[in-house]
Amino acid sequence: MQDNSRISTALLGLGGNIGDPVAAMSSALQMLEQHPDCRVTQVSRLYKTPPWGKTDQDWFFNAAAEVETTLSPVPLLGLALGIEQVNRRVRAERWGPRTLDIDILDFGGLVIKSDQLTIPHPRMTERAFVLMPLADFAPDFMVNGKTVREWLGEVDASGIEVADESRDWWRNPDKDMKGG
Ligand code: A4P
Ligand code: MG
Repeated sequence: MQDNSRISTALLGLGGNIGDPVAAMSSALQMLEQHPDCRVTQVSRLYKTPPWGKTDQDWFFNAAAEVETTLSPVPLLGLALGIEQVNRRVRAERWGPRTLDIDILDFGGLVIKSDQLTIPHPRMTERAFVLMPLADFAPDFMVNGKTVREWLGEVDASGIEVADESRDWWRNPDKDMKGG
């Protein structure tokens, strides 16, 4: 990261359930790491989670990350959406359909409500698939008056499994894509 005079800390949630979501999430984190205005400072373990909301679909992979950035919130959202698009497009051409969602859960404790962006992410405190990964590195982080750990105690986390105990799962996605 070039300019360290105005660094903010953002929390991101990542997930996907089509194609090779682990490869897409790994690629997304590597693109953030390589971006001149961002640095990936924490990544959760990798989780396998039952579908929430619309339940007649495949299980998801989910993870959370902390990113230090000199970007403002809207440019960071633009970067995240661009990374989603690149991964969807590139992967779709080569290995069939897949999807990747990147949510900005928090940005430096700011409260933002615009058409483009709502922070904290409005549904994060209801979702074990967001809270459990986040609790790996930010259990005491305060959101809407409670800690991540407290919110996690109030939601149904049944069925969620740790798919990879390592915090480095995203640095080494090729182990799942031999010959790719
Ligand atoms: N947007 C506004 N605020 C934000 C923010 N804080 N972060 C806008 C990111 N985007 C934000 O995003 C659509 C638009 O929301 C963006 O273009 C941006 O301008 P989206 O991700 O397509 O939809 P959403 O409205 O953010 O919905 P949400 O609540 O994220 O639901 P999704 O993404 O449809 O959820 N079950 C499990 N186990 N694991 C999952 O990951 N995910 C979904 C999909 C459902 N069930 C799941 C999971
Ligand atoms: Mg979303």
